[in-house]
Amino acid sequence: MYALIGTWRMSLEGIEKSLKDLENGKSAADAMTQTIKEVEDFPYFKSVGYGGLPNENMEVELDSAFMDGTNFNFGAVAGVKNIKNPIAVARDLSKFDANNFLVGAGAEKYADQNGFERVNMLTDRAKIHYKNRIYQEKKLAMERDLKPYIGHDTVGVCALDKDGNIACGTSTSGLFMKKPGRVGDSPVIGSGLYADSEVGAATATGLGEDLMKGCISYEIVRLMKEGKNVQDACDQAVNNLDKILKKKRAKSGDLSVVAIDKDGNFGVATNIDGFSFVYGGENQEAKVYLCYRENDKTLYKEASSDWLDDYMKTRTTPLKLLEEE
Ligand code: SD4
Repeated sequence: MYALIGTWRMSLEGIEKSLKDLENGKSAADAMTQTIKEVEDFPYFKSVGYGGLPNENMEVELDSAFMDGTNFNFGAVAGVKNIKNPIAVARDLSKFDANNFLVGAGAEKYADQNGFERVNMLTDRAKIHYKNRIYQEKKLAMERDLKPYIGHDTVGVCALDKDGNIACGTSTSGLFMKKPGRVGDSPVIGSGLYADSEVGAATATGLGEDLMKGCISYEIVRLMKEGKNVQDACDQAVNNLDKILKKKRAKSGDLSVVAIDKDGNFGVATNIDGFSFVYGGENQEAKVYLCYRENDKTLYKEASSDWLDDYMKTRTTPLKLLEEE
């Protein structure tokens, strides 16, 4: 069996391509890395790689991590600027026994010394998003409200290959308008991602500050290891964390997860409307699903062609600079 699952509609093209490679014997780690690179390279996804939204100083700072569930190797980078494919650097760092998680200047130096491509990751479109946000905040005298924007888009991918290896990875520019140096859950093993080839893997997207409070990806794999099926593990982890946060803090941020088990079955859970994901495997071509909730359970249905058309249209429509109006 082989399978791939990714957060959000954005992982579709990468998963389609990588499923063919898994069929031809590619490893889970390679298939997952390739899927995430596709997303990092596409300029219209607002929260990953090239075209990602900047911090409050209009700088794009990227976080990414890689974990191999067969040997528990992991690598991660956080707060890095102008690295074309942060997932490739994270993956490379996983070959060491120490120095696996590098941040900022240290990670950039490692990327330079090891031949990773550097490019300016701030696009004109991302600059317009930034300027319009500043304009709206001023016009409405708004306090800066830091949360994942609607349709937020951190990519997290879990892969299973024909040999039973599981790998997972994440890549994100984090929260739009974050403080320079802010790091979310995405590069943090156990929170943004976790993989154990004997059990399964999980990855998360949403408000990193809240996802980290539940070490949610590890929690899902732990529940599976205890015998829960992958869907129940996802539902339980998200519902529990959501309830605990509401009890202790009176509010819970966006929490969404996807997971696979060692047989390629998948699970998904969310506490928001509008979470989408992509799954494909040996028995099924890649499909985009939309989640909804009923009685503390996350359910999903295949996205309609209208929804899919609209998704790309809203992401690629030319943007207007509001100040000029
Ligand atoms: C973060 N979890 O940096 C990320 C943001 C995210 O879709 O998932 N956006 O907190």
